Amino acid sequence: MIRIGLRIPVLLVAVAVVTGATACGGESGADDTTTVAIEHTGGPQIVIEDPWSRSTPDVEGGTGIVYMTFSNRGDTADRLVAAKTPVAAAVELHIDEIDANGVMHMRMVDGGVIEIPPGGTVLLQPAGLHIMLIDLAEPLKEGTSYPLTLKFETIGEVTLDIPVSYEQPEPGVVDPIVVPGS
Ligand SMILES: [Cu+2]
Repeated sequence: MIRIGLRIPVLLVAVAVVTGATACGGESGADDTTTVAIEHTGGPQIVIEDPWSRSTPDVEGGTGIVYMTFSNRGDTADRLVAAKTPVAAAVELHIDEIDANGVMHMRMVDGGVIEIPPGGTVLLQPAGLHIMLIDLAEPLKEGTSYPLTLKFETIGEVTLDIPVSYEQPEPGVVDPIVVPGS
């Protein structure tokens, strides 16, 4: 696993946090036990809050956008690696960026995944990270909802009910979802 270049920084960060949080024995030999240190923790615990989806114009095959907040109360990172829904042909993980000319563009996130570090909070919100629904089966109508299944690398799949609204709903309207359970 260590030979996969992209993962090295992530592993080092995770170990640093875990070691700091559980520094009880004064041991510091993390260098030669990197993998063991990760596998013997409690793992990630992801709290999902305030999911919502913007209502869409009445056109065929449009795109939809989903926002929510992820917090990781566990002691290792997890990654959102994919999502799917029966209401769209495909789902991508995107980020909005402003280019040198001040124009907003969206693109797939680096590596195609969204990392949620231990103790961290990741906001999917307008002008930032979002989940993109490609080729909607039908427009997303205000006041309706639809299922969206998120696939995390470690905690697995969780299916949410996504309320559709033109304006961002007040926080806390939807009960938080905790995976694995609290
Ligand atoms: Cu997008």
